[in-house]
Amino acid sequence: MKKRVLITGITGQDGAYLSRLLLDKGYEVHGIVRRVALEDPEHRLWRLRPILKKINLHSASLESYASIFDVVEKVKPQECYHLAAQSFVSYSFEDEFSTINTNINGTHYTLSALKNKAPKCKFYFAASSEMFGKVKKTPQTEDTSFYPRSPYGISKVAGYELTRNYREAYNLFACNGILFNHESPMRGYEFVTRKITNGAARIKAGLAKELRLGNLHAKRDWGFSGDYVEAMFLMLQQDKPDDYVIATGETHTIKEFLDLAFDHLGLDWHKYVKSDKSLFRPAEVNILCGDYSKAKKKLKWKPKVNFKNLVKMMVDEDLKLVSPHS
Ligand code: NAP
Ligand code: F7E
Repeated sequence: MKKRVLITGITGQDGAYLSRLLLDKGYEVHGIVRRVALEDPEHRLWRLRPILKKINLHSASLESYASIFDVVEKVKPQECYHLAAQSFVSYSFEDEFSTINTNINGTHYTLSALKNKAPKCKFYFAASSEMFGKVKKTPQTEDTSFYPRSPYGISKVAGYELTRNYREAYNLFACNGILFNHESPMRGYEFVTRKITNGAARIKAGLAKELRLGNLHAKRDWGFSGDYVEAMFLMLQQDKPDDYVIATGETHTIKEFLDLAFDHLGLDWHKYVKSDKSLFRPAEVNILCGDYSKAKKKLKWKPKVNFKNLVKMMVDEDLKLVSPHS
């Protein structure tokens, strides 16, 4: 009998990589999507296009306990990866209420439905390095205290605590993956890495003349999504549930990302990038750098794709997309 897995947020970047990984491992893959996605698969399911026939999609919303309960009752998953969230930090300042309501309630509903209908199911929560916010120390570990700087970060701290509480109070096999920024050619276009690689490729192809960005001084610990979903899987294969930092241990500025991306195309970014004050955030997370020693020791996990190769991979894929016949 195949193992049944339920993935919320299956249409997103990580959902796309994770569902491929679990299909390869022989899982029966079920995913929760919004009803509108089923009505507009061409646009909303683009990341899943090559595997659509191999997965089972169920419509539900993070805002509705009843809809999540129904899917959990129907699928009775043995593993659940809860990835669905309003994940764009910038937007969380524009719409605090929906980000906080959706992200916190969605996590709470999923945990509660599992407790009631699939209490043996192993649960993964997509926690985030944004919880460290105005960092208390560098590098950040599982023991570093949280200081979130955005409604998004606050919602993730609440999700982290709910997950820990369900583990301790109801004996649920529930893990928090504290993942640092991870990117790929399937990254959403609004995040800075994809905005840069797509923008650079469009400039190279003659389709754009400039790229408007916000704060170029922030530092991030950027890894590859394909590596990070392997860590999620490993967390749920352990004897005991626990929380893990997943990162590369290296930090780079946006300027360094720009250097590599534009250099790869033989361009000088200084000629094209314009600073746009409207893209600065009301409160910024200046530096993130993770210490993944615990994951290395216990999960035997380490990142495979380094910063330079990540940037190249993204630029190459974006160049193919904007100039498919060259
Ligand atoms: P993503 O590409 O933005 O995907 C988010 C997913 O959540 C999408 O499938 C989206 O569905 C779904 N979703 C959002 N609101 C929903 C709602 N109201 N009802 C049902 N589904 C909803 O994010 P990602 O990069 O794959 O990240 C996956 C998870 O990890 C997120 O929780 C994110 O916050 C967290 N995380 C990400 C990073 C990172 O660097 N990527 C780091 C740490 C933590 P639609 O397609 O319908 O919008
Ligand atoms: O910003 C700066 C911006 O939006 C990175 C999410 O996956 O990772 C992600 O959150 C940095 C920030 O990612 C632009 O101010 C400058 O300092 O790519 P981002 P994020 O906010 O770090 C964490 C771990 C998550 O959990 C989140 O879900 O880049 N920046 N100029 C810009 N950022 C954007 N988006 N656009 C700009 O034009």
